[in-house]
Amino acid sequence: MNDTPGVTEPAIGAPEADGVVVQGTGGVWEVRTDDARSVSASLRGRLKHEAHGALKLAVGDRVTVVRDRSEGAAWSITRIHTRRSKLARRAPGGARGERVVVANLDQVLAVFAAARPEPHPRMLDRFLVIAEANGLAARIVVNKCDLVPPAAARALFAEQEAAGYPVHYTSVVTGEGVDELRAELAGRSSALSGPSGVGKSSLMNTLFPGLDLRTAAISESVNKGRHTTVGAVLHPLPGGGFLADTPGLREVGLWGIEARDIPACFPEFRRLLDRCRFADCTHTVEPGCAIRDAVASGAVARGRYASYVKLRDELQGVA
Ligand SMILES: Nc1nc2c(ncn2[C@@H]2O[C@H](COP(=O)(O)OP(=O)(O)OP(=O)(O)O)[C@@H](O)[C@H]2O)c(=O)[nH]1
Ligand SMILES: [Mg+2]
Ligand SMILES: [Zn+2]
Repeated sequence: MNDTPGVTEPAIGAPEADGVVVQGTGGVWEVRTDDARSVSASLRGRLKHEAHGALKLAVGDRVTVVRDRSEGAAWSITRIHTRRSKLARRAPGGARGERVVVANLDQVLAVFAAARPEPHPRMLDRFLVIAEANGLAARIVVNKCDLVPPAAARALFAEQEAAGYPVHYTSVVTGEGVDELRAELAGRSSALSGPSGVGKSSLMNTLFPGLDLRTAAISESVNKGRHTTVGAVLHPLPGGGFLADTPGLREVGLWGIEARDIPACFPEFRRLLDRCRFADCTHTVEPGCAIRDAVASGAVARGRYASYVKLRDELQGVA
């Protein structure tokens, strides 16, 4: 009857609490309860069995935990609540199926630097497509705005801004844009993603000075030897919500995306897609293509179209 999320084991040994899985370590999960406690918990019998099948617990999942000292951890996870979103990738090591990197994200933030390292609009488009394919809202953060004139910073991702993505211009040095960005993170579950050196860690520390990013709050007794933290870690935010440090948009890559799905991952293409002459138009060589017409007229940005072609080639093994 119940091999889907939402199944409940009989609760023994109350107290019971609902919370969010913030970290996973070798079968022991750290759960942040809604009343702000941090508990180590393991999956109770039947859920554990099911976890090897269709139902895989992931960081970000909402769960019910029950105190139960008879098992290895002090708490047992008795229920996994239904997910509203997931960021998934291929299971590692040739195993079948997917691995959920983070569940229940509300949004991803693609972070780039205005300079040092040089920003790459095509790499940004790749991040945005991955977010779209996973059904996640995306924001763009241009950090290190202290390094270039304001107009130069605003020109960098003008094409993506025109496509409808919110862009935040920030600097850890001057504090520009930090309050506005913090307001967008409050009460939501967000993941930062972006190339190395763009200032993700610096930004997190500036946004939330109280966050101890080194803290892996799983207790020492549980976390020894063979147990190593795998995957994302969610940091609870002071006013509610979570921030994931490495959501691995990059690690997720283009997994699960088909070439024919890519056009719809460009928001500015969507309303044009039913206007091409051929229903199976690839928007590359066909006559009467509404996308290419829009590129020619300037309604769709050339750089965005170039990203489309590049990602399509990549998925088809051309590149
Ligand atoms: N000028 C300037 N430098 C910054 C800013 N933000 C971060 N930096 C510097 O950029 C360098 C890299 O910052 P990190 O926060 O480590 O970058 P990261 O994105 O976390 O990098 P990885 O952890 O390797 O992915 C550090 O030397 C920071 O001091 C900024 O807004 N302006
Ligand atoms: Mg970092
Ligand atoms: Zn077309």
